[in-house]
Amino acid sequence: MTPEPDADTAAKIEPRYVSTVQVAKAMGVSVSTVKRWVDDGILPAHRTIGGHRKLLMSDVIRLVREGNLPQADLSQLVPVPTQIDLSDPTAIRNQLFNALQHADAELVRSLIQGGYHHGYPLEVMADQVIGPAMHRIGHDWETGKIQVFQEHRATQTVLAALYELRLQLRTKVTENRPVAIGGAPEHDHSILPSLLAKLVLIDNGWDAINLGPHTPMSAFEAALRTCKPRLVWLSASHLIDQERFLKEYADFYRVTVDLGVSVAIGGSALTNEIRCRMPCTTFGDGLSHLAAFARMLHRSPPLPRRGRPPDESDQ
Ligand code: B12
Repeated sequence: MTPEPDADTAAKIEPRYVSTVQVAKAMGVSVSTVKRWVDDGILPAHRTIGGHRKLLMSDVIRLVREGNLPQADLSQLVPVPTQIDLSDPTAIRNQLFNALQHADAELVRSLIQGGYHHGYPLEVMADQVIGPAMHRIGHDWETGKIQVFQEHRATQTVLAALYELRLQLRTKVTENRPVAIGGAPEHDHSILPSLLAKLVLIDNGWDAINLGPHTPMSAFEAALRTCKPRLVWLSASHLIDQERFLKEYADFYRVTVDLGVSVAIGGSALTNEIRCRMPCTTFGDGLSHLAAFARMLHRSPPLPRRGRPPDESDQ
C-alpha cells in the first residue's frame, strides 16, 4: 500500500503569514482598507503580541482570487527573484526546465509558486509549465543526456515546491466542499499528475483526497464507499497489464454508476484505443479539462461583499 504521499512533508512546512502592508500592496488597496476588512471579519487575522494584525497568506490569496480586485498582484506576497520572467507560461516552462536540469530547488520553487501567484491557474501551471518541462526531462533521459537519478531528482524537486504550494491553497472555506478522490492505478508509480489533479481541485473549491500512485482498483472502491465523493479522478501514466486494468476498471465504473459518482480519467497511458474501451463521465488530455468539469459540477460560493468600501478615498 502506498501511504498518502504528501502528509509528512506538508507537516514540516509552516503556514505563511503576511502583514497588512504586504496585503495592501498585493491587493492594490490601502492599508486602512485591509484593516477594515480584518475588523469586519472578511479577512481572518491573528494578532501578534504587540497587537499587529497578521494574515494567513492562503486567506489573502482566496480573497484576491474570488473577489473583484483589478489592481491585485499576488506576486507581491511571494518574494520572486528579479531575474525570473513570469510574463507567460512558455517563459516559465523554459526557466523551469533549466532549473530542473541544474537541480536548482530554490529557483524551481520560485517559478512554480511565482507563476501561480502571478495569476496563472494551477491547471495552466500543470498543462503548460510543469507537464511540458517534465516531458523534456523525460526526453533528455531517453536520449541519454541525463541519468535516471536526475529524472527522479527533478520529480522530487517539483514535488517539494507543490507540497509547499498546497499549504498556501488551504482556505478557511470548509463548508459544503464536495469531496473528490483520485490517484494512479496499480503499478503506476507516477506522483506528479495525481498530485496536480488534487491541487487543481482544491483550488476550485473541492475537498480532494489523493490516494497517490500504485493504487489498486479495489482500494479506489473502498475509498469510494468510505469517503462518499462526488467525483473520482483516475490518472494513468503507465499500465503494465492493459486487459486486467480494463477489466478491473469496468467493474469499478459500475460501482460508481450505482453510487452516482462522476468519473474523470486522463493521463499519458490512456491512448485513444484504451479510452474507447473505458466508459467514464469525462476524459481530458490536460488538467484544464478536469478543472472545467469540476467547475461545472460545483461552483465555489462567492465571498460576502459586506464591508467592502464603495471607493478607495482613504488611500
Ligand atoms: C518522471 C517520469 C518517470 C519517473 C516517475 C517518478 C515518479 N515517481 O513520479 C520514473 C523514473 C520512476 C519513471 C519510470 C517509468 N516510466 Co516514466 N516518465 C516520467 C516522465 C519523464 C514525466 C512524468 C511526469 O511527472 N509528468 C508530469 C505530468 C504533470 O504530466 P503528464 O503525466 O503528461 O500529465 C498531464 C496529462 O497527461 C494530463 N493528465 C494526467 N492525469 C490526468 C487525469 C485526468 C483526470 C485528466 C483529465 C488529465 C490528466 O494532465 C497532466 C498535466 O498536463 C514521463 C515523460 C512524459 N512525456 O510524460 C515518462 C513516462 C510517463 N514514463 C514512461 C515509461 C515507459 C516509464 C517506465 C516504464 C520506464 C522503464 N522502462 O522502466 C517506468 C515505469 C514506472 C512505473 N511502473 O510507473 C512513459 C509512459 C508511456 C506510457 N504512457 O505507457 C513516459 C510517457 C515516457 C515516454 N515518452 O515514453 N518515469
